[in-house]
Amino acid sequence: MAALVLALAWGCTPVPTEVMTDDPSPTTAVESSTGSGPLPTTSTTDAPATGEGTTAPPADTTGSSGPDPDTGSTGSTSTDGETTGPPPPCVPLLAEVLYRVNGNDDRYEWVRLYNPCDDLVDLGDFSLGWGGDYYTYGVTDLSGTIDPGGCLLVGGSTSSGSNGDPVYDLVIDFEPDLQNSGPIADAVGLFEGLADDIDSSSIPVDAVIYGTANSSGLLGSSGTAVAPQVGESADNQSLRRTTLGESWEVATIPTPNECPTL
Ligand SMILES: [Ca+2]
Ligand SMILES: [Ca+2]
Repeated sequence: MAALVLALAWGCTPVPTEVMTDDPSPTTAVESSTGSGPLPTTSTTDAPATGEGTTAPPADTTGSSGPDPDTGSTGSTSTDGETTGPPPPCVPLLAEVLYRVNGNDDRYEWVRLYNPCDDLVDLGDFSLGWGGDYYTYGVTDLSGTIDPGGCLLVGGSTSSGSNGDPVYDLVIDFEPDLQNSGPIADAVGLFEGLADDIDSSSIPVDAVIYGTANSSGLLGSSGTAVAPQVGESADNQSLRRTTLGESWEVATIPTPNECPTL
């Protein structure tokens, strides 16, 4: 009897209870001490405040401000910055301009616009301005749409061999006529909004400044006065864009009805 009682007392009750109690305790102790002690404090403090929290914003900020400086410096240098320019807010571009023919330019002038975007462009949201001392020398609203990768020819209404036999999509007699540049550069600019809203401080979404020197300080799409992208053309020649960037050339044979992918 005594042995049985002893066995029961020894085997069952005390041992399991202690083990169960011990297991939880250490575990709890370790977790709680580790958790409330070093780890939670360290990890919590490091993560939000000093570590990730502080690092994250700077990283993002650096990331966004990184491109800007790069774009700015590269853009003012050459093609890269300008190529980066158009894509963000996708807008139509000036692709070719004929502003001079042999004789009176009136009704012979035209501008070919290009849509580099993935979506159709509504020209009702854009206007042209040209000059001159400012883009306000002559302005006109635009209309019509351009399919992605497509072109629209505006100007005229005269079509002859001297101005490349253009077939117009939108007939507008530019008045006064587009300036013919020379030592003092002139420009044609594409603006977002109505022609009536173009003023001397308006920044074009795209522009071609042509001639020798931009003495008038005509603004480029960067919002600053930039050097002419191309020189003066001779009679019956055009100015033609060669890349999505700011590369232009004088074309001895105008191509009003072509629309190469840029
Ligand atoms: Ca005219
Ligand atoms: Ca002209």
